[in-house]
Amino acid sequence: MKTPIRVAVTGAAGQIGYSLLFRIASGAMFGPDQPVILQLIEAPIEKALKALEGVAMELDDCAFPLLKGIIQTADASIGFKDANWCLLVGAKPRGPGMERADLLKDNGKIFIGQGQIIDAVAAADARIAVVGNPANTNCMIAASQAKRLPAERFTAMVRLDQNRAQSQLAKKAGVDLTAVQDIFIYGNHSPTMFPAFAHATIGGQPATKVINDDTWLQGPFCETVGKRGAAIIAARGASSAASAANALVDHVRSLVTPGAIHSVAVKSQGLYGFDANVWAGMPVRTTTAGSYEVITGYAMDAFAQSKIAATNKELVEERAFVADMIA
Ligand code: NAX
Repeated sequence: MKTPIRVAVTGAAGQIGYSLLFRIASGAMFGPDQPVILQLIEAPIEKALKALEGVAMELDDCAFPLLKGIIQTADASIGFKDANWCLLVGAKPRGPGMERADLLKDNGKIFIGQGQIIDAVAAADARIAVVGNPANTNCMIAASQAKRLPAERFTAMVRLDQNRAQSQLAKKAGVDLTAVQDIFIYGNHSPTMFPAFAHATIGGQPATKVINDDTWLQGPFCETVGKRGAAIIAARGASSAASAANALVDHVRSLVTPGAIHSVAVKSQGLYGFDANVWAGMPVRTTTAGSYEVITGYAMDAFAQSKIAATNKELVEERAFVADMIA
């Protein structure tokens, strides 16, 4: 029997948490022979903690053979203690009339605190995946507090955007989803993100040739992927939850699977025209179960460059809003 992996999850009683925890406990994230201990962290709000109790009861009722323990807490220093993975899902939602700068600052406070605590108490091999929005900048903020854990351990999720793009390309080409490969998301998890269709392949052929409709690729395709979150809210009356949880399972699973090629928001290091100190979606190859490298060398045409410039501008602006907090 392997040693259990400790997985800390913030926002555990939220919508995404409710889809996510059962997948982790069933083995979907770390594999069918890897036991896990769930360390569930909620905001110190009575209603949230009560809801968390209910979620933990349901986890018990699933009798998952791989689930070796559940911690429920509002204290991050207990929740992140010895965690091997820290999944930062909880965040303050944007309220009516709230400015983006205020949202960034309010979440900044949460992610500064969590970054410091993770750095102090999580396991030596701890890795962090941020989902709570604005995910890229929240990830940058948390990473800015780390003295012990290196920046590459902090990633933000753009996998939902990749999955959405893959699905849209498959539908348009009328092929099975698995025929679509190498569709990567560059930049921010926001409508400015860029799904780089020019490098995607469909059945081994360039997607641009198979689809043969640049107007659709540059227009409706990019827009549909970028605004899919809003479309889900309009249709469902609530934001994406099951698909977001599924994408986080994919994000982590791919990061622990050597050879996996996928989109991850990482510290940009100045690649592909991004500012060096923003967290931007990039193509990544997992090298070992604990490390990855950014895939370099994809050529960007004028259209791609303009899209990357726009999403980079937004990331730089977001960083400017919180500059005083992370300096
Ligand atoms: P919910 O509002 O249902 O749940 C969030 C939970 O986080 C709540 O239970 C709340 O009490 C908790 N929370 C708030 N502050 C906390 C703190 N400091 N510590 C611990 N828990 C805290 O939101 P949900 O639909 O689950 O979405 C969670 C986050 O994911 C949101 O920020 C949302 O915008 C973001 N998303 C990100 C996506 C991505 O692709 N990166 C896609 C889906 C989703 O929109």
